[in-house]
Amino acid sequence: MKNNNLFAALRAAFPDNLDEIAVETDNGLFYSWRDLERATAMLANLLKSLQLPAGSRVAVQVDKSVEAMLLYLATLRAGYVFLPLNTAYQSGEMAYFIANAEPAVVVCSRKNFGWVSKIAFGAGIWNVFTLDDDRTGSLLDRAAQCSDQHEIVHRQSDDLAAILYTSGTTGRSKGAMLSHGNMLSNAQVLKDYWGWRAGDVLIHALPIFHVHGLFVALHGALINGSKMIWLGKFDPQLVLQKLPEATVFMGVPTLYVRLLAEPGLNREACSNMRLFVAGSAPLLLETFNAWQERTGHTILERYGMSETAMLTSNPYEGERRGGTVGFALPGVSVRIHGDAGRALSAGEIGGIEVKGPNVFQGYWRMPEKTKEEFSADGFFKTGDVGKIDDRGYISIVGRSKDLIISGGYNVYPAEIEACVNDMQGVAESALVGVPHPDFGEVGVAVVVARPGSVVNPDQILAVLKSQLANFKIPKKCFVVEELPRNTMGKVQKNLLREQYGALFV
Ligand code: MLC
Ligand code: AMP
Repeated sequence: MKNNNLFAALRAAFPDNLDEIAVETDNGLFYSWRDLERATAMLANLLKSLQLPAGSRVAVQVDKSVEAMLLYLATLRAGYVFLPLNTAYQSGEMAYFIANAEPAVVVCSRKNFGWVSKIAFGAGIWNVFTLDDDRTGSLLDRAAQCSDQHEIVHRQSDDLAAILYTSGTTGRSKGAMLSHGNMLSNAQVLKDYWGWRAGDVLIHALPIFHVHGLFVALHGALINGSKMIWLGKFDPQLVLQKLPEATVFMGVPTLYVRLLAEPGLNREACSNMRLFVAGSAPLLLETFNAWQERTGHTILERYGMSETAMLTSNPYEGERRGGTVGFALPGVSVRIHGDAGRALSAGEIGGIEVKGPNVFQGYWRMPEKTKEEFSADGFFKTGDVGKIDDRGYISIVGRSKDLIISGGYNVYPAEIEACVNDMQGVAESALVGVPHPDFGEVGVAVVVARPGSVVNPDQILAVLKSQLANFKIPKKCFVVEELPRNTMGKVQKNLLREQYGALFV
């Protein structure tokens, strides 16, 4: 029987010569393909030795490192389910994810071991390991004692490979369940669609706890047997320095904006490059044009989400149109739906709905929520609003979900508003997204005090900082007499967006 484990497909794409370099890091380390093979085997054997139940989740909140990436691959290899967590998450957020996902293994950095292990032990999880970005920690100590021979565990296409938490417009985060088949189909399609070829070298500069860095970039390089230049953190000068050795770069729009601010970014610096891919947030036409002018390269913009991996892409050959996210990828169906469930024709604006082998298996332990998000004929409702022009190019013009995308990270106003509303003296609040030159969009909190109470905006921000991941913190907070409401009593966020729209631009 064929092994449909995603890792088996990635492993099969390793070059014949396992001594070639697979990963080069920004601190001068080199990993061969043989190193990847052996280290994933040892880590997979460690997981196996824990005798975890089938389908166990391995929750990981660690700084970006090659070893963290190897842990992801080892989790696939061992047949368990990877649960990546942003390092910015604070204890309240972590407690929620751990309670909700009930992982069997938790891996955290040494500096967080105290509070993370307390949450884990409190939830009855005893397998808590540490892993730091300097190749130390109990995980590697234990793995070093394991064999470097491991047979890749058999998985079916629809067996779970990862759970990615994505926030909801109401309530808490939902775990999007992605299968081995979801991710493998996407990786294979992108390999062809983006023309991956022998000799490609990827600069990997994104975090590895979300779809873009963990799946699109990593799987892209691995399934092509391509070397990666691995940066622990995005640093525009370092990227510039590495461009002459690379051919492919992927980033959220903020990365392109920051690179454009570097005087050294020019045609010569990019002369070895084959492809620049952008996504996760809208790429401004201004950035698209400036990039073309400065580098001679046309950024290829694509669109995806945690629940679906990649959905659409501008073409590799053919016109890449700024302001659009291109065409539905092969095998993916995209349609635009009107309010009454009517399918819309070219140019009409409506909800983007999608279907395909890449679309997730549902939200973890939320069958009702899952059902709500699919149409009767099996299309997933993305919550994005868009249109398809007469040439088939898809544009995203807005979102029906109340979501702010800041520097490529999603911020759900409902979550921040709930925290603010819980604070003493606060009657109500609204968080709106406003344009920002660096992050694209940032949150601004507008707060109303209870009668007779005085609330301090700085205090509100300070309390939020102690509760939430840093990228969710509003960049400004205003205390006002009342929030604008329509005749139905609903807060008119559009008016607030207009009022505060020029704060940063
Ligand atoms: C950092 N800060 C942010 C922020 N990132 N604020 C708003 N939005 C963000 N994205 C703030 C911090 O809170 C901190 O504020 C200050 O900036 C410095 O923090 P930092 O960690 O040093 O920031 P920096 O390293 O400059 O990070 C910026 C960034 C990073 C753009 C490099 O945000 C990033 O890597 N973004 C990529 C996210 C990503 O991979 N998304 C893909 C999702 S997948 P203070 O006040 O505390 O100092 C997806 C699907 C798809 O969407 O289609 O791909
Ligand atoms: P996430 O839940 O982090 O996976 O974010 C997915 C969301 O990011 C999508 O639903 C879109 O709203 C947004 N997104 C991704 N790519 C693009 C893009 N190229 N342009 C505009 N929005 C995008």
